[in-house]
Amino acid sequence: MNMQDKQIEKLIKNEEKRQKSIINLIPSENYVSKDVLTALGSIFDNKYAEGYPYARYYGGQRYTDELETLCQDRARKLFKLKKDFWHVNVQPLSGSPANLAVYLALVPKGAKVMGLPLSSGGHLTHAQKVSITGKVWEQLPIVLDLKTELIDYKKMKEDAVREKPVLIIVGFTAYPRIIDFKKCREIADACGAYLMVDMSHFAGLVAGGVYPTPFQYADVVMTTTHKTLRGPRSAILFSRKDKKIGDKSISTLIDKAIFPGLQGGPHMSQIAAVAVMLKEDDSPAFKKYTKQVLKNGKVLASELMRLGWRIVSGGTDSNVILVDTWMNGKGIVGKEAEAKLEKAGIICNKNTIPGETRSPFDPSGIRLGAPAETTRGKKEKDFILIARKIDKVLKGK
Ligand code: DSN
Repeated sequence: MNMQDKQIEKLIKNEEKRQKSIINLIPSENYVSKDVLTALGSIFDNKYAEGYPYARYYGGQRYTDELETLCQDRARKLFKLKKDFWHVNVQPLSGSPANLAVYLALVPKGAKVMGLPLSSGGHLTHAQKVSITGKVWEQLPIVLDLKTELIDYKKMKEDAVREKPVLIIVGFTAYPRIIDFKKCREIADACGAYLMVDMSHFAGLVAGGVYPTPFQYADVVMTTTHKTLRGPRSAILFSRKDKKIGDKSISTLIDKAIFPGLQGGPHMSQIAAVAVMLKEDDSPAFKKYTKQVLKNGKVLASELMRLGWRIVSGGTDSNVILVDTWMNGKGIVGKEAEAKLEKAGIICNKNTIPGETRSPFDPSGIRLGAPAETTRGKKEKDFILIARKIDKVLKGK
């Protein structure tokens, strides 16, 4: 790298050094390929392309139209979706505006959206009060069974049938297990709601065939692209073409909510990078990677348990591991754990645990995950050593 702007060049180099020097256990981060970075930094960034392929508001769209259409086709191919049934929008700038667009398109203002609260592993945009999604719409919480620390589907159904949410959104930032999409569909049907799956965290695992696919049950699927999918920071919205509100398909309504509802010109270089990622992910090597992510995560969780740490729900089937470091006063709080680990070169984040009794700023646990370090080639034996290092640091040995 040789930039004119030496100040920024130095910051990039410093960040590169930082990234190389640490063990990254943040389950929502990853390392992209050189091709993804090349596309992201390409001259597609110079182009305005408001509108959608072959229906734009500016001239000069010969290659942007081809690019966006190719990206949509690659997205359908990766998740084995039929063009007749699934529409793809690759313009969302990231996950939060993508989720907001779906609410704007499908849910009358003030209506209820059922989702996992942040403290139970959901996301801010699952209608949490501090997010615009919780100010314009009302969250009906999906409740966890505090004994198993899993979604209580029976209670979820009772609540949904009684409260009649217009949309049920399932997905997580901190839920270590498999979501039963079939049951969620049954619940949505029982209360007449749309079912949306926010698969941002586990989309790569779905693509790799190691986590159940939500597509046979959902009306809308949203994913960010920078987590287990290993792409640039962006998002994709999939919607069923046959579902309608009045005479309009929900796909048309969602497209309109993205542009012109929420966004202006799409970031074409970002879309180019997403297209690169989608091709990279459609390969035996990526399938192998996702298998390894799961193996590594399971080993990390079980070694930590063996060393005496409490793992929420007793393990993991996803990219997420939640460690109850506080253990009701027997251990250390999440904030301190995060800080101590960072000093030792291990990066993670403090996190609430189900039934949290402390605050989100000073919660009882930490969140770990294997996606980033698996990209760097680490295997089970490495994760055993990482678990032992975490144990030593947290116990101050
Ligand atoms: N901030 C992301 C995460 O770390 O899970 C979700 O948007």
